Amino acid sequence: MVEQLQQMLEDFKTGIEKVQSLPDMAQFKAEYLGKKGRLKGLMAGMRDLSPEERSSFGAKANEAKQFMEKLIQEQSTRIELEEINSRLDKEWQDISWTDRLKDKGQQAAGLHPLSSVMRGLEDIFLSMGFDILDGPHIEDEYHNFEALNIPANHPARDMQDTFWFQDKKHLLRTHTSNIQIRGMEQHKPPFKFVGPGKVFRSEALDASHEAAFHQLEGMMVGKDISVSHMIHFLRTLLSEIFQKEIKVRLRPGFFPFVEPGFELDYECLLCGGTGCSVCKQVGWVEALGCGMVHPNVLKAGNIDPREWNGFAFGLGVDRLTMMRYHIDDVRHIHSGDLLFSQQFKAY
Ligand code: FA5
Repeated sequence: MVEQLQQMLEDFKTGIEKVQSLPDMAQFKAEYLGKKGRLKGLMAGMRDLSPEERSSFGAKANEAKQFMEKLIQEQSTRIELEEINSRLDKEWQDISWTDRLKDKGQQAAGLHPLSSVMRGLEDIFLSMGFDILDGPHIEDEYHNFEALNIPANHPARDMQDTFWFQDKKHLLRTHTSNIQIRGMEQHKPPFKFVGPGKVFRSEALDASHEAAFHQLEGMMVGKDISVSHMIHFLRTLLSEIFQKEIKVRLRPGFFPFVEPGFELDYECLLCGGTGCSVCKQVGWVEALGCGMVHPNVLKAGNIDPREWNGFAFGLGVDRLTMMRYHIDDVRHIHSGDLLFSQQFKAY
């Protein structure tokens, strides 16, 4: 039996050299050390030995077991390392490409200026404790018009040239004010939220008018909110955005969903107020519409106007981006022209 043990160890030593993978090693281990393996088979014959022979053979078998286990462990670690190295050889990625692009005069991508402004706005509103809501681009008549106090055949429907779907019931939202209604459906007062997003109008295009542009809607509802709260809030907002005091003016403006309603202009930062194509030579740019939420709108949102009131505003984000980055035509913003967007650094 001792010879058989010797023979097994010899076979083991030559056999293990040929094992090249971890699954093969598991099989090889079972062949020698498993329940039905060669060592167990030999040990089963121990019952025929005398007590002395049994104890001497038992010690030798134990030694052989430890030797085999150690070798299997060492060889497995070696195979594992080889597998990792060969995967590294096959799968390595050359990340020096950014440096090579720089050598060729190219730069890694940065944020589009409009995205930078949108993110900046969201940061400001989050820091003021506003929720940020979303609303659908494809909207129904109710949320875009009716619930905003603009019933069918109301002349105010013609204020915004609408892209209608063929069913004449759905449209591409003409403003982010649909988010006021959707927000009231989700929130109980008091609340304050903003809703940024894309809006669509069938408009004649020029330096300050796009057909698909961006607005940011804001709504704050609570108790005893006044026009002066709104004006103070909007002034603070604009100086946060531009990081300096800027000249603004408030004009009466008509929007069926607010009463009283206003339009807020800021001094054109492109020409410093002297007149250019963006401000149509008047020195002022229309920044946003705003006002105290109309009682009918609160009612549409299941809010009692005798108990609650508040203000809402809709800010033009493309024009804000133009002022911030001195862009002289809104159409550049959506041109997809790399020469344009490469001028702006990452956020
Ligand atoms: C509205 O869309 C109202 N929903 C705003 C509002 C909300 C009023 C809540 C009261 C309460 P207006 O059509 O004026 O209003 O558009 C708002 C802003 O979007 C404008 O001040 C302007 O900055 C921007 N804007 C309007 N039309 C265009 C356009 N074609 N291209 C780029 N920006 C535009």
